[in-house]
Amino acid sequence: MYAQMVKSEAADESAEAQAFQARIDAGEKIEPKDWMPAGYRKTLIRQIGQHAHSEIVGQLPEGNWITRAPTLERKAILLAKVQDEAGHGLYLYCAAETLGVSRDELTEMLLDGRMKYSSIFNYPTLTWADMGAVGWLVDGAAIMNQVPLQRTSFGPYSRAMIRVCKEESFHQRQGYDIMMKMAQGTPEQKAMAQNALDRFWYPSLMMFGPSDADSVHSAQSMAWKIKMNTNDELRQKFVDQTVPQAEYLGLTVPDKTLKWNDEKGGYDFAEPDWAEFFEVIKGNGPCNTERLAARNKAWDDGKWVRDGLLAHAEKRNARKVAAE
Ligand code: FAQ
Repeated sequence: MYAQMVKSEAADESAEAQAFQARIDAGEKIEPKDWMPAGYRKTLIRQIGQHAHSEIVGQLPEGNWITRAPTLERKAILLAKVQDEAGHGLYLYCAAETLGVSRDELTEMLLDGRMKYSSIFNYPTLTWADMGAVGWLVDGAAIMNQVPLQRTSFGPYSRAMIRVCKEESFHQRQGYDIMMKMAQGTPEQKAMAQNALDRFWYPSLMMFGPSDADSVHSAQSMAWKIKMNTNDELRQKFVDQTVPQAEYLGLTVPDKTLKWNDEKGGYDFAEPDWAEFFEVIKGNGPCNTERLAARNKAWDDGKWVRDGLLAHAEKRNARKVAAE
C-alpha cells in the first residue's frame, strides 16, 4: 500500500520535482519561497494546520481546571501551561501561513469541520488527577511525536518545533509531578490517579495516528521527510518510555497483555480500539460537539476585536499612504 501511495502521489517526475527530492534526500531545509510540489504544500498545510488546531482546542480540557486547581501555585503553573499551548498554536499558524493559507481560512476550516484536530481533546477531564494524566501522557505523547519533527524538512515547521519541544518538556514534568503527589497521597487520591491513567492510556496511544497499515499519508510524508517516523514506531517508543514511569508511580497500566519482549527490546502491548478512534475523528467522540461549540463561540465573540483591529490597521495604512 505504501509503495502505491508513493508512486501515485509522487507522479511528478519533472526536473524540478527531482531536484526537490534530491534536496530533501540531502537533508536540506525547504523554505517558503523555494519551489515545492503541490502535494508537499498541501500535506504541510493539512498537518501543520491540524497541529495548530490541536494546540488551540487542547487548551479547553485543561482550561476547565484553572479555576479548580487545588492551590494558588498549581493554578499559576496550569495557567502558564495553557498559555504556552496558545503560543504553540500561534507559531504553527504562522508556519502554515508561509505556505499561502491564512490563519482565518484555517480557523474557518476547523470551525466548520473541514479540518481535524487531535482525537485526544475529545475526551473529558473529570478530576484534578486528569491534569496530571494530560501533562504526563498527552504532553508526553506530543513530545515523542514532536522531537523528531524538529528535523522535519520544512524550515518554518522545524524551527517552530524546536521552541515548542522546550516548553512541552516542562508540561510533561508538571503533569508527572501532579501524578506523583496524587499517587503518594491518600488512598482516594491514588485511586483518582489510577482512574485517570485508566481513562487516558488508550486515547494517548491513539494520538500517534492509525496503525501503519491504515495510515494513508505516512509513506509519502516520510519520503518528503515531513514525518520522520511511522505512527507505530512512535507509539512503541512512547509505551517503552511510559511503562517504567507508571511503575515508579506505583500505578498499573490498564493492559493485561503488556509484557516486555526481550527479542524486540520493547513492550508488547494491546492496540487501542481503532473503531473508537475512527468514530472520534469523524466527530462522534464524547466531547467533539462541546469542543467545536466552544471554539465557534470564541470566534464569534471575538469578531468585534478582529473588526476593530482591521479598521485600525486600514486607517493607519491610509494615513501612511496619504503622508507619502
Ligand atoms: N487525531 O495517514 P495518517 C498536543 C487522521 S499536539 C485526529 O497516519 P498523518 C500538544 C489524519 O489527519 C497534538 N486525526 O495521518 C498539547 C488523517 O486524516 P486526513 C497534535 C488523526 O497526518 C498537549 C487520517 O487520520 N500533534 O497534543 C489522528 O500522516 C496538551 C489518517 O492518518 C500533531 O498534530 C489523531 N490522533 O499522521 C496541546 C503532530 N491521527 O487528514 C494541549 C503533527 C491521524 O487525511 C494540551 N502531526 N489522524 O483527513 C503528525 O505527526 C501527524 O499528522 C499524525 C498523523 C501522526 C498525527
